[in-house]
Amino acid sequence: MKNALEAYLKEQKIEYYGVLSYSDCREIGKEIIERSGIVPRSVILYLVPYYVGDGENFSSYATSYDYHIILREIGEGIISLLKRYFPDSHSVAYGDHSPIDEKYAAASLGLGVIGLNKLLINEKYGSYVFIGDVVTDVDPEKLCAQGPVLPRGCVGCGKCLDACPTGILSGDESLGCLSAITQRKGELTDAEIALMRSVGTAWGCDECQRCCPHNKKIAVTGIEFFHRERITRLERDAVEEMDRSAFIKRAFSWRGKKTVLRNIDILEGGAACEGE
Ligand code: B12
Ligand code: SF4
Ligand code: SF4
Repeated sequence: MKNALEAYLKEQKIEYYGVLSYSDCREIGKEIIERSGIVPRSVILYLVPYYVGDGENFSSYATSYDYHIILREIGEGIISLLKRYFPDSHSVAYGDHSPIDEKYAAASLGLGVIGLNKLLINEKYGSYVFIGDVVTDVDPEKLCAQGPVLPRGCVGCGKCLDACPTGILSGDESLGCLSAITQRKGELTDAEIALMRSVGTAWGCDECQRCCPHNKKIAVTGIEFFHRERITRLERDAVEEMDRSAFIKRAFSWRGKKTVLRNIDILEGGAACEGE
């Protein structure tokens, strides 16, 4: 299984991965694992580098197709391998809505350090990596699980604390994270609108990544998925014209078109509510 996993991930252009015992992970979604119906024993975790370039008026992660699609594909490939080698096994693939703190698990595998920007930072791809994981009931020993290492922190220069437009990284929780604000449905407050305009983002926020010295000279992803049909600027007409199948392939689609259009209008100085 070890060699087959290595070969499969190499084929997918995944260079950083590892196996941990579930008990070495920090569980943040007990209900998620309960819903899955499996007895979690091991986690196969992998980094998916995504950087191709910045977005002009939105976050770089959303310029490519929705990363959940590729995380699901890779996760399902791993599950097929597990079924081949352990026919009675039960496994579930996650990426984002995972029952574990994915950054902590990745750092415990030594795949990167945890930055003061709260992100996992890899030596080759910086913080521009998504984290995917497969939780399985296969015994960790059978998967040659590693013992966890003590998670390490970044160089601690503090640039992200200064760059964060809301101050949340320095402990000011009054506005929250701008990324979350742009992903919220409904009407935004005047302060939230002013913030979006000052940063110039219609979706997500990269301020604590762009300034980070660990992200200088990072490698562009070799995964073809992220290079396909990129959108580098969010424009009202283009978003409006997208049919349902084109729209749902995008990472900015999950709160619906009205939310994205509201955000574009905010940047262009127009209406700040979703309207009809
Ligand atoms: C909810 C969520 C959000 C929310 C809230 C974020 C938050 N910080 O809680 C919102 C919408 C704001 C958000 C925004 C973003 N997110 Co998000 N998010 C998540 C999600 C689903 C859960 C996070 C969570 O609740 N973790 C649990 C809490 C306890 O951890 P935490 O406070 O975030 O992290 C602390 C601990 O890990 C702790 N820690 C533990 N051990 C150690 C050891 C040391 C030495 C140190 C120093 C610290 C430390 O340090 C961290 C910082 O305090 C994860 C996926 C997952 N299941 O993990 C993705 C995830 C964290 N998000 C991701 C991304 C890409 C983003 C954005 C960059 C997107 C964007 N460009 O707009 C921003 C970045 C914001 C930021 N700087 O954190 C990626 C991060 C990949 C990476 N390289 O780290 C993840 C892992 C999704 C994925 N599957 O790839 N996100
Ligand atoms: S994503 Fe933006 S608002 Fe959120 S922590 Fe980073 S810099 Fe601050
Ligand atoms: S900007 Fe500095 S403090 Fe912030 S994550 Fe990067 S190295 Fe760490």
